[in-house]
Amino acid sequence: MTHDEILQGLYDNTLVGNAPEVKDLVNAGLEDGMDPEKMLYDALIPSLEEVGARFERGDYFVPEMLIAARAMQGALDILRPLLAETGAQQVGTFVMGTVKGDVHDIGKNLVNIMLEGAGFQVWDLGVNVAPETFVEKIKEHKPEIVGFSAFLTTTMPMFKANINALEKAGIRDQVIVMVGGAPVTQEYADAVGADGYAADASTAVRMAKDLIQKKRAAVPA
Ligand code: B1M
Repeated sequence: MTHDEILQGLYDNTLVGNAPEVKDLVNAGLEDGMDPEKMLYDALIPSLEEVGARFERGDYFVPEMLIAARAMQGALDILRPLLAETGAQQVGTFVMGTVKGDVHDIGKNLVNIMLEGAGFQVWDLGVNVAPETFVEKIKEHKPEIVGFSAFLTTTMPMFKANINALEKAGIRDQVIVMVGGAPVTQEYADAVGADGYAADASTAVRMAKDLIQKKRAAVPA
């Protein structure tokens, strides 16, 4: 099988949610020396984008989205250690979660993998995380950054609710707030008072390092 055939197979089989075939193709690609990021960015993510487009057109429904997501998760399980492979020293600490009302987690998990790969310690709170849970976990772990993911226009307002909860608990100044997720924009992030926004996982890592550096530079040691 050529690498192009493997990429095409990954795209096609994720689209129809054929998880066992997706796993086999990922393994075949790795055995043949393919780059894990190429499989991710050239096949798996574009396939999920097409799943979303079909859902919007009414050609796919929730079950189809779900099985495609499961196929993707299976691929990520195999790719995770390779994507996160690192010799990097710890560069910062992160508490991350998908906001209340939202159960999407593939994008959040991908950001976590990339952060860990870059040397961040990440506490992942999972999905559907309530503002009070963010507050509790920030108090417990004292991270430099808290990341809120939202994937629905209806759950994006939880960013503001979370920031309000941090303010109410008196810890807003102690933590950098980053937001992201498919429908989020820089304008929205600015409007809710977040410190940073990133459109994808690699930008999120760069942004996180940048924000931490700025904060450390601003605070005398
Ligand atoms: Co849903 N879903 N879904 N879904 N789903 C979307 C998001 C949607 C865009 C599909 C569409 O209509 N085109 C649409 C949202 C529309 C909107 O509000 N604008 C939608 C909808 C409507 C819904 C339901 C409401 C459907 C229904 O029930 N009628 C429902 C909501 C459930 C809920 O949360 N309450 C629902 C359910 C589901 C499933 C459970 C079936 C499944 C999720 C499974 C899972 O995640 N475990 C699912 C899926 C798979 C999708 C699509 C197809 C794929 C999402 C995905 O994983 N993308 C999605 C369509 C799409 O995105 N095109 C869709 C790949 C992922 C790598 O990208 O998530 O963007 P992304 O993450 C990126 C960036 O956003 C960024 O980095 C990531 C990696 O590069 N990023 C950050 C993410 N978090 C970040 C945090 C940061 C920085 C960057 O800093 C903190």
